[in-house]
Amino acid sequence: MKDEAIHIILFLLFITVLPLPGLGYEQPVDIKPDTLTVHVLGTAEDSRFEPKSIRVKPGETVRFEVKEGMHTVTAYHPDNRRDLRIPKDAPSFDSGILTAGDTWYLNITYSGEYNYFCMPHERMGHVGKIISNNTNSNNTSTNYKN
Ligand SMILES: [Cu+2]
Repeated sequence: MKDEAIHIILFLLFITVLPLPGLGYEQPVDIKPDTLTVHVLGTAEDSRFEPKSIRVKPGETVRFEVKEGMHTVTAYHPDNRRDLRIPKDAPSFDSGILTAGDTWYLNITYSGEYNYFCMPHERMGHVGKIISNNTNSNNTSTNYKN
């Protein structure tokens, strides 16, 4: 119960801080042709990452474009109070609250599976996965759906 209250307070803090300029969560990166885009959609039970799973190579960047609602891109990592479900040497990540029109970048540096979730909608199944490996497949598409 106390835990729940802390979550709500943190959430309200995020919302309060959000409109201030200069506090955006975007990370400046070079836009490269190998930047892949994941659209973040929905406002409640319909919340989703599209595509839900993508395949990348280490060194590539994933761009999250929030189209509607209020979401986060958060690693399954002990730093975020979850079991580790990203490569063990990879740094944890958490976008903070993103709203419609926001873009957030994640640079993938290690091989392995990066599982991530959206804090407000995790329990509604708002989760995604990035599979990073160096193997050259014959498949020219870098995205696929689960
Ligand atoms: Cu969400």
